[in-house]
Amino acid sequence: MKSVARRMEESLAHGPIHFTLIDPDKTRGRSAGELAREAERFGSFAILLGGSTGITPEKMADATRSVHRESTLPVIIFPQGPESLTGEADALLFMSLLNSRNVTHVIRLQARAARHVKKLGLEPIPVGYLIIAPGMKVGEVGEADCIDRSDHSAAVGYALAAQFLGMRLVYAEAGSGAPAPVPGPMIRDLKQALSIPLMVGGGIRTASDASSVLEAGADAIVTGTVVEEDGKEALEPILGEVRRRRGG
Ligand code: 1GP
Repeated sequence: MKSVARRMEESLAHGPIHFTLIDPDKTRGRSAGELAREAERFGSFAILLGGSTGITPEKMADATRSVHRESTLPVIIFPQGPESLTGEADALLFMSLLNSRNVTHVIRLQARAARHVKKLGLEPIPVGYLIIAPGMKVGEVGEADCIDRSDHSAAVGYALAAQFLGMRLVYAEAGSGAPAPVPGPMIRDLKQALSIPLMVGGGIRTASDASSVLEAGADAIVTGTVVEEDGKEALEPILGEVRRRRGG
């Protein structure tokens, strides 16, 4: 079986990709699988599994099994801490929150989790995680010095540092439920500077949001809240923008 990172690389060669974020505390049991089935039908690349509260390894394992039953999409853990880990998943974003004030989120949690990740046989995908204002809940929990929406040079500095440290992806995040996505001009500058893929999430709710983020140069987009608020059908127009850029 090819690694998830390899499959991602191959898929990115055909154009941008989409991740469907599922919070296993809010989308329980069978609903996680049903959502994954729709996400796959619309062309999403993978399920990102994570949430900021109420996460347990059991909920993560249940949701993963449900997704695997209903779809062939890989399940990638989007971790909030050691309680997010389950050996049922295919991979995890092994992230460092680069603009946190607290070294715990930069490297200590990762050091605590690393041996467990190895024991579970999870594929770690090294990610430089950057929180852009307003940052929402994850900005608070991660004690981030949120990058100002107009401070492109700070964003580019962190992103390039991630690349130079050997990370495989940069994830620029406005925070789940943000009123607006990461600004287009910042995405443009990030994309221009980087030679590793750029993932963008937070506040993408409509086809037009997706279109501007993709137009600015995002290689991958993440959506979560829109499905919780508007249902699975809300993915269709967003994925339509992704498919259009993949030539289908
Ligand atoms: C999670 O930012 C993403 O990292 C998802 O954001 O919930 O706003 O889609 P939304």
